[in-house]
Formats: sequence, structure tokens, C-alpha cells
Amino acid sequence: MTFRVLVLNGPNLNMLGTREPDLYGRETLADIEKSCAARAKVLALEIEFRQSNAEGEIVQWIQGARDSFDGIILNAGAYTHTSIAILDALNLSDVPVIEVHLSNIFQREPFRQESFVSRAAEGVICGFGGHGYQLALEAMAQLLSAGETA
Ligand code: CA2
Repeated sequence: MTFRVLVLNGPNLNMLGTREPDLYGRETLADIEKSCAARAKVLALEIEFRQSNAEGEIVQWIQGARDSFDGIILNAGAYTHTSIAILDALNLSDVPVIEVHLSNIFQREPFRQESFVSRAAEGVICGFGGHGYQLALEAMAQLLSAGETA
């Protein structure tokens, strides 16, 4: 069975690779998408990779995931720390969620150390830059195949 995973990226992540390389690395979001596609192939996952700066669009994508995807990997950007709407959508989605951040949010400002997304996530991967997405794909593959046999 091939599992389908939706990889969602929130506001400003389309700017990756242009500024603040010390914090977020030099990879662009397109680079991260490419390495995710390669990793997904090895893991026999089908992925769809999307980015939006709009909270409502992210909510709609999460709502739609229920019917079309088996899991969600989410870097909600700054909405991580503010959006109850995204948290509610994740709770309604009925699929496993893995939260990813490029930076180690726990080493940063106090307001970044709070995550609404974490309340709905199976786990959180942060601080490994773009490689964190690949770690999340591995964790998701394992989670979904374990669920299949349980
Ligand atoms: O570490 C992460 O992945 C974050 O989700 C990134 C968000 C930030 O608001 C979260 O607290 C942690 C910000 C993404 C901003 O991306 C930029 C890309 C290039 C230049 C500047 C910012």
C-alpha cells in the first residue's frame, strides 16, 4: 500500500535561502521539496508539497486532507505560535500530524517556545534545518505502516 502524505509550509517559508542563513540555512523551499521527493520515493510514500502565506488556505488544505491523505507534515511557520484555527483543523483531520521546524524553537524567543500545533501532533522535529523534513517523512512512514499492521 502506498501512503499519501501532505507536506504543508506556512508563512514566509517561500523566502528560505534568501536571508537569515544562520537561522534557517541556505536551502530554498524548492531544494527542500526536491530532497523530500527523493526521500519519499525511497520510503514508498506519495507526497504533495505546498506553501501558503494565508492562514485560511492552510486551514482549508488541512480540512481537505481527511479525504485524500494518510498523514500531514506541517511547518506552520509563525502560525505555529498563534493559530487556534489551524489547531482545530488538525484535530478535525483524523490523520497523524508531525510538526517540523527548521530552527530549534526552544532556543529562541519565549513566544516561539509555545506551539498550538504540538497539541495535535504525534511528534515534533526541530533544529535540524531542511533535514528535519526528511526525518519527519521517515517517522511518518513508520507510523503509517505500524498503523496498518496494528
Ligand atoms: O524554524 C522554523 O521552521 C519556523 O517555523 C520558521 C518561521 C518562524 O516564525 C517559526 O517561529 C519557526 C519563520 C519562517 C521565516 O522564514 C524566513 C525565510 C527566509 C528569511 C527570513 C525568514
